[in-house]
Amino acid sequence: STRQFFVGGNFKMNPGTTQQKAAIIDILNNAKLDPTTEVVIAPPALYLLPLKEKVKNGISLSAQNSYVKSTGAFTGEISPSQLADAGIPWVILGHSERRTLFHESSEFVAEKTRVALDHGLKVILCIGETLDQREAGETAKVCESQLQAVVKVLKEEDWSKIVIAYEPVWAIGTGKVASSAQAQEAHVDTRAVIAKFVSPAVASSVRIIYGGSVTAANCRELATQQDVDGFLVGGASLKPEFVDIINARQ
Ligand code: G2H
Repeated sequence: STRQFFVGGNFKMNPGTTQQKAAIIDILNNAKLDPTTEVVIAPPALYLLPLKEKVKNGISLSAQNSYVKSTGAFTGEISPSQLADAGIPWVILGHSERRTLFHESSEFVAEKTRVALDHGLKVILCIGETLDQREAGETAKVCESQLQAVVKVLKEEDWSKIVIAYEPVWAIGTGKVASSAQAQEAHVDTRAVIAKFVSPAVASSVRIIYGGSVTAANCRELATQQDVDGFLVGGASLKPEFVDIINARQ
């Protein structure tokens, strides 16, 4: 496909120390990275600016969250306009940890997406089903309804600023990766939703990446799937093997 391969590192609330953080960045800066892969790292907000100065050319920064307002009395929140102003181009929205632990609805995620785009950010938009939902045969329906909320608030041209991350909740941080067939099927279904409710052109150009227990050992097979346009990597993005995942298609 003509879609550029995309690999994101979602550090979550890690690493615990400055020393570990420096080690991760040294590994990335010293590695030979596939120049055709778009690489984005999402450290905790506190580290965005220092890491922006430290990482080599070709690696961009992403926040892990942003709010629906740009300024005001919202203690503890992250402002999308402040991120944009600070030169942080990306934000992850709708991660299952935010949906579950912080009770974010699909409508709230959609509103945050709208506001992030309005302030010039690009969005890694996460969707995905729980184990119960998969076992009930509801995977496609759940992903569709999570996407629908966003479709409602975006215009067709907004989709060039979105990367969709399909992250089955049962695969997140569990070591239980989706099979390449399961990932491919969900990605095809997701593309079909976009074709139906946005446009066929957007469906063929939007990148759909897979997340959930991606490692150096399983990334190559997943990357052979036609509709898997890259990865969102959690645990393994803190380790040297993140380089192998960036280079999964070499
Ligand atoms: C899914 C993923 C990164 P992990 O949350 O977003 O994390 O690779 O640790 O399953």
